[in-house]
Amino acid sequence: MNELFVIAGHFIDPKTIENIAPLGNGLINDTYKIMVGGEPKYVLQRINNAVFTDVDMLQNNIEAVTNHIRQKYENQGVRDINRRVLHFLKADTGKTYVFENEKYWRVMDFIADSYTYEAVTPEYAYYAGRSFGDFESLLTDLNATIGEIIPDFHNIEFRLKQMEDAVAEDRVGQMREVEVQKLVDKIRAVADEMCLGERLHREGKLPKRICHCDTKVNNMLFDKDGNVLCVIDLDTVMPSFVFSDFGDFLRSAANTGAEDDPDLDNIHFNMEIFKTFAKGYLEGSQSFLLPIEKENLPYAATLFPYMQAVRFLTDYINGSIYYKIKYATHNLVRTRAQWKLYEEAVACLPEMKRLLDH
Ligand code: GN1
Ligand code: MG
Repeated sequence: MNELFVIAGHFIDPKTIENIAPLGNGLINDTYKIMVGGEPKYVLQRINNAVFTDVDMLQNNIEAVTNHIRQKYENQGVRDINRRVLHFLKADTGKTYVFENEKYWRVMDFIADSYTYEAVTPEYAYYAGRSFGDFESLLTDLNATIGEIIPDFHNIEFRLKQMEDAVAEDRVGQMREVEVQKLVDKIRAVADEMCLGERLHREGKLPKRICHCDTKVNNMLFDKDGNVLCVIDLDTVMPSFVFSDFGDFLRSAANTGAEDDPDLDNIHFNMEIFKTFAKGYLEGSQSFLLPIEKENLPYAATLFPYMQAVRFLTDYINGSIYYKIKYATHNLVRTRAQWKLYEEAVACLPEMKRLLDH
């Protein structure tokens, strides 16, 4: 029997499975849909344990978060809860994951009649803003400890240090490329100002909250009418600055091009998306958001393309060992695109600040 069927058999009756097929396009985990009765019924995922080294902590985090949200929705009488929050199945081991042939796997219910998008309209961005604000808001009173599953995940000082280490080691000789050197120089030139968030945190002015930390557009499920059902891909839920969720959503949604667009002319920062997303986010987060968090949301919109450029470039210099790539220079192309987006976002800063002041 096919390996995937054997794995799925730890969670569900394998005789009911008709087919298992790839799903989505994440850069880290491998995801499949399990077909039962002509419909996708479950999602099977191989957890990339080179990235998520503590799978037990990972699944504990996710269970704490999903149970908390489910409980709140039940108390609020929210309808259709099974489509509003993810549900992970217990395996025959009693855990929500199995370890087999050196690999970790988990299964969750497939949310019926749901859609993901790579791009959104301003209207959908408004709903997305509400959802991420609501998501953080729902988690403000979560008492369980949520471990920092990837330490320093969105710590830009740490990401810059990783880049400097990669440059110094230059293990595959990429630093011979003039373009790579230039990108490194451009990143260094603004590094100090981009580390603002970490400084504010050290000064005790900026808190960490439980955030989603991977708010790409395609990590959100919509129903056929465009209503947000729920946020998915909860692997990186951890304490972070609210900048993470605000900035990373705009990094994908406000980009008029693709994350890895080879044509830089396609890449601009869409202020219409910023406007509606910010409106939704401010509504969803109003019960907890501090002035220092609000006033630095424009900075967050520039920080995430910047951080992603640093991360893609670091991986390129390291020989592309972290992100899945489709061709040899993919991470370099991604870096160029994220750098362009960063510059476009910086040009929009005055307009962003003006909008938030109103
Ligand atoms: C990864 O798994 P995926 O594709 O949702 C990455 C994010 C990056 C993103 C860039 C654990 O997310 O941090 O922003 O790629 N996740 C991890 O597309 O590194
Ligand atoms: Mg994802």
